[in-house]
Amino acid sequence: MERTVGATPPRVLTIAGTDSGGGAGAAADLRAMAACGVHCCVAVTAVTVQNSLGVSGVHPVPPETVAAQIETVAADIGLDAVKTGMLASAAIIEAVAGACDRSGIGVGRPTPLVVDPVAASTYGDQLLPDDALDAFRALLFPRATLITPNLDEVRLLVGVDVHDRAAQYDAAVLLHRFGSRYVLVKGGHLREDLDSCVDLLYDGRTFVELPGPRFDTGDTHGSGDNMASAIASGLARGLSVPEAVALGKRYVVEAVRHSYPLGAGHGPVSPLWAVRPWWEDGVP
Ligand code: PXL
Repeated sequence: MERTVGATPPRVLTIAGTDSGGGAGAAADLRAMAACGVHCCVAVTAVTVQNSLGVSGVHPVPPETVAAQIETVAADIGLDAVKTGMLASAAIIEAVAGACDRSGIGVGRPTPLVVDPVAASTYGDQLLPDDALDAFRALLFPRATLITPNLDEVRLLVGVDVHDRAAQYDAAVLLHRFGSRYVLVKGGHLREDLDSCVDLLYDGRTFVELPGPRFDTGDTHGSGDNMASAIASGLARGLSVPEAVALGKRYVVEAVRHSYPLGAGHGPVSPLWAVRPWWEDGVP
């Protein structure tokens, strides 16, 4: 049988934990990146035991195994962008920073790096020990093209409780001082905005507000992972950071619009909202 060799899509690596419930972490990143047209490589940092009700176990992968996954993929497959999610410990963050340096990943290097500083699940389960926050600030933020904290992570990282837009601006300035090229302060947890969700992008000089709708749903598990994955996919195809962030916003708005209930707790957003249901065409 003849076949056509497919065109190689842009290559993105996610450095992330697993979610046995399939809504967040590596499972979200894989689907989001596939839906955004890129090939997704996976370096697993931790295995979590969880369902829609919460996280009941976290089992980190040895730091040297995390670094080896990154370096072995970069050396052979090559990478057009990298995204980090749950990193689980200070030692893993240190290993990721070292592997990035040895693989041409990060600001001033060929491959852009998106750092989603995952510290807790949307519902409060801790995914990072407190002593790892320093490692994030000192080792990963200076290497990041973009960091994408939500307001819970902002509070942990710079001690600012953001209750209004002015504080969101202040937090962006404080976070930018840690050395990332861009900061995206996501506004999903800002209750001041009743019908909207405004994210704020800052590059050290210019602020850009990204407004979007707010949906009345508790099924938002994995929303941050999906957004950062879409942004990394945009960067991998050569978009600028503001363009990739606008793409990520559009993508996550639709993912939340199409979220679904699952289990007795919080359901996931839908990374595959754009996939046509080809299986309904019938069996030939
Ligand atoms: O959504 C943040 C996140 C990232 N990675 C893993 C998670 C979660 C949230 O629960 O479980 C593995």
